[in-house]
Amino acid sequence: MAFKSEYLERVYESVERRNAGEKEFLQAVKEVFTSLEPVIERNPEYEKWGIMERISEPERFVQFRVTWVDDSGKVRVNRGYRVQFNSAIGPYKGGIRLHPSVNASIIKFLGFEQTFKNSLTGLPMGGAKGGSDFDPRGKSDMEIMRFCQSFMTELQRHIGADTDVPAGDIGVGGREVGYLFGQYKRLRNEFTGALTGKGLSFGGSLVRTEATGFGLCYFTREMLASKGESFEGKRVLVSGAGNVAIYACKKATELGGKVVAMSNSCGYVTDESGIDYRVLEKLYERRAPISEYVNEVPTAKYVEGSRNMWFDVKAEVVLPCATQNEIDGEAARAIVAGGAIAVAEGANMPNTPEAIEVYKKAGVLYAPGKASNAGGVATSGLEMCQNSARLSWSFEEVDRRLDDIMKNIYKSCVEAAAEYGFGYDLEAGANIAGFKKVADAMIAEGVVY
Ligand code: NDP
Ligand code: 2IT
Repeated sequence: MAFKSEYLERVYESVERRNAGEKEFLQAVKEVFTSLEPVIERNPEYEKWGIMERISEPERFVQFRVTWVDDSGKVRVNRGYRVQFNSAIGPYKGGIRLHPSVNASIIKFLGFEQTFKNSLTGLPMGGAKGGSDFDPRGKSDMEIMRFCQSFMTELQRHIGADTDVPAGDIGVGGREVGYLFGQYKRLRNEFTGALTGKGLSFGGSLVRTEATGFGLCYFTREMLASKGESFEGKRVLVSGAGNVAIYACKKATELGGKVVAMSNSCGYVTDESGIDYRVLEKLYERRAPISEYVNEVPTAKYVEGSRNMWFDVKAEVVLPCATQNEIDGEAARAIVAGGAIAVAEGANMPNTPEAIEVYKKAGVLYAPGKASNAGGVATSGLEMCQNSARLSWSFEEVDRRLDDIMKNIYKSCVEAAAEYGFGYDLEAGANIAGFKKVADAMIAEGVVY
């Protein structure tokens, strides 16, 4: 038996049966269910209302064909997805991922996680995710635009400012959100906040670009403070070199840390004088790989194989900001041996269950992505507020609200874990606090999905 609770065991078995082979989705469900044992035991109404059966099954899952024409005139076909996982506490909300690895399992794990993450922000947002197996790498601007327009031509019938509000994720940044928004506006003939992460001149919010990385560091600062520690003078490792990673690097440096290495899917760069986020920003803008960092900064060194970074470079603070399951048990043991005191997830589910076990056994502080990377979607929520009010707030105003939200998430995690007998366990606390708000709303709203 994977679970002590007969109810959790029965529901998890049926989730396994109905989603056979979907390893990322099953991994995410199992992780949340494991933290909920004492919650289910103490609150029999969750079984009575069928909450676990309902919360692990998306309210809606759409899959569609995305046809577009490449620059040579060839017709191309990709697969598009949107999962609307849970709307108990607000309109569906979550990013769109464009990466060749995207499949139903990945979209469902992301949508499931998003439900609890959005709940933790304290803002009224339900959980969703979307994407496609389209590979943006090497595509021209016009190809990206034609793909985004085709994708939105189907997606538009499922979304809206009060229904479902997509945003960016891997492979989707300001350029893509702009093309998606333009096509939405054209098809629906309405200018509303149906997407977040928009350009500043058409309804975007200041700080949204930086929000996930900044929020991650605000959360990590709180976690370090619980041990009387701070970023000051710490060596920091960041994986990824995209949106989340770049602004994690910026804020970690501003808070006194030194980012000694960063990676992409091919390799990593390391520099003992600290990685300069401004150089990364320039590479990101021209879509150049991180290997080109060494052309701009002579003291830096590039090493092939991104996984090697965990084994080669020692650091006290580790911020994985690339993708799911990038750190397995073996890599986690190397991280611990390298003297890590804290691991906080900027990416969604970057650590395997075995890796998380390794940190906990070694007494390394661990923050799960659904808490520590929630600053991105929280700031999307703030963008939605500004769009509804047709106002825009200053950088300082949004940044202050983001910092407050991250402090509150941290506090909710600590309190929920303690209340249910986990002691100081941010993973259990995030799952419990995120779950309870959604589950209680589902009960209050009756059996509707
Ligand atoms: P980007 O596309 O901007 O950057 C992704 C980075 O991760 C790139 O450096 C990329 O390298 C690397 N990467 C992607 N896939 C893989 C892979 N399979 N193996 C190794 N490296 C990989 O994405 P984001 O920065 O937006 O997203 C990063 C993570 O953060 C994701 O897990 C995402 O879900 C999560 N996240 C994002 C938020 C946001 O607001 N954007 C909010 C919360 C979480 P390469 O260029 O070589 O492919
Ligand atoms: O995983 C995530 O939280 C995101 N990609 C951001 C979602 C959003 O709606 O801003």
